[in-house]
Amino acid sequence: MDQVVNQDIKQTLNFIGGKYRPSSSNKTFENICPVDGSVASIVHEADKADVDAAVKAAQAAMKGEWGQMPLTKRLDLICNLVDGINARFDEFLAAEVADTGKPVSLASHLDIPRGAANFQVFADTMKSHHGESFKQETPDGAGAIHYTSERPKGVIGVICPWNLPLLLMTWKVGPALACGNAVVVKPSEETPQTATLLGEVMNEVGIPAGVYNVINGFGPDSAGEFLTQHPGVDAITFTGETITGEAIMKSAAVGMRDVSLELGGKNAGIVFADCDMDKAIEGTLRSVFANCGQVCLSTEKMLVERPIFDEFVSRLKEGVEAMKVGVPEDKDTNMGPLVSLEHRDKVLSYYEAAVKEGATVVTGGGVPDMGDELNKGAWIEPTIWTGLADDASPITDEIFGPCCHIRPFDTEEEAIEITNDSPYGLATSIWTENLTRAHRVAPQIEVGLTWINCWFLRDLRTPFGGSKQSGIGREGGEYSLEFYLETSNICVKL
Ligand code: NAD
Ligand code: 6OD
Repeated sequence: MDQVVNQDIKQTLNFIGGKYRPSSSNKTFENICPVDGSVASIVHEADKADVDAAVKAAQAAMKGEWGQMPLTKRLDLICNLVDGINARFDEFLAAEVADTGKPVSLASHLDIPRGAANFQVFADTMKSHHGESFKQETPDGAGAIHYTSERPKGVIGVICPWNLPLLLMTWKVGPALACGNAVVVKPSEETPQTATLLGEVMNEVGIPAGVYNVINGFGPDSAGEFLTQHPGVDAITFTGETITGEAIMKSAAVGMRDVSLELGGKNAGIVFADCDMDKAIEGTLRSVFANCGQVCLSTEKMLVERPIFDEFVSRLKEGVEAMKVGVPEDKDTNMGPLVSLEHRDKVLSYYEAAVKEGATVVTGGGVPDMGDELNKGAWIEPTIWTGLADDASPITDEIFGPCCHIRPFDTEEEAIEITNDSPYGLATSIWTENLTRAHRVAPQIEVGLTWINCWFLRDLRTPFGGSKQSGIGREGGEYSLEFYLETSNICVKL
């Protein structure tokens, strides 16, 4: 859309070289709040020239003060970002809630605190990080010493999704900066505000201009593609859909740039008859419906051992029907809207497909009536199905909505086979009080993350990522540093 700047509505600009800038081609688009369809902000879409300016600003930062800065000073500045975000906690919270519609109770406990904590964790990881050395014997008896030397990769392109916008962005920007890189961030077009606001905090704490840049816009033929195709970008880190990951990998192949990809999933929850039923129900209510089901780790396929199948279905139904779908500010709200009407259309297409493909709708299945003021929002009912065949599309495809199918199983082997029968391999949750069984089953599941008697319990030092079509590489602690540092070996003949 060509721009007519309406100064009454908040403007979301690009952040390039430490300054906020409108789009140089004057293109803007509306950022819609999914709670009621109102305009949360007008976003300035970066064109090729803006992306080029951002990459050049990042390159200049690497050649300037940032590239020369002693490690301790760099890490101190990064730690100051935590205080900087916390000092403006309410602004970050309001921006995240306006963009996503998620409950304030969730964003204030997860998105914003984790968004800040990611900087601390990677500053700490970098502080204790060390290289390796090897002593080698040589035929002349004098020997040689080898040691690793590390340097930042350079300019990192950071492309982010909309489901946990600040958290997933700083999960990449934190380690990238701790390792001494400069970044150009492309937030999702649906949720541009917190990444953009973070630019102010970068300036407040004294991160040099050009180290952190934000370009707003879409993917194909817009800021996302312009960024991944820019030859000045040395490596690309991406979280989003598998199909987008494939497109980004193709762009990255030109110039042989490194990629880190955190992609989609179709995650199973396996509930054995020997589980603690209360824990399994409570955990499953979270793993299916938290963030309106828009978590890559959500369990959309529940497998429940036959002797407890009926009880599990009826207790999960009871739990869902007790959940409150409501506005973000209401303290009792458990679930907000989906991120957009467009995404709701996609999720509803699976609700329809489930019925057509023979599902029994245990609860939900439609759009709730939220009243006149809210009906323009992207509201949807939390939904449970049973009775679908294993190859039905709601069972095989990632839906990314508040829904799950529950299927009975009879043996451990069957549960493992059904779980692994997927092109994805991100996460699984196993519910059993038999620890021998838990340890036997967990390593057989072809995923990057397995939780036993819990879900989304995070220690940020541990490897995080997916196998198969759920991603390439691992993030977290030292695993992130591996991606953001270029390692060389130096050999000294004694
Ligand atoms: P998406 O792939 O549609 O978009 C993600 C980002 O990529 C956006 O910023 C978008 O503008 C950009 N983009 C799109 N096409 C592009 C292109 N051709 N070149 C460059 N950039 C492009 O994903 P989404 O809808 O924002 O997020 C939901 C998806 O993300 C789900 O599949 C979910 O499973 C996945 N996800 C995965 C993880 C994980 O850790 N594995 C975490 C969160 C979300
Ligand atoms: O907790 C994290 O570090 C992380 N990357 C979570 C991803 C959630 C996906 O939606």
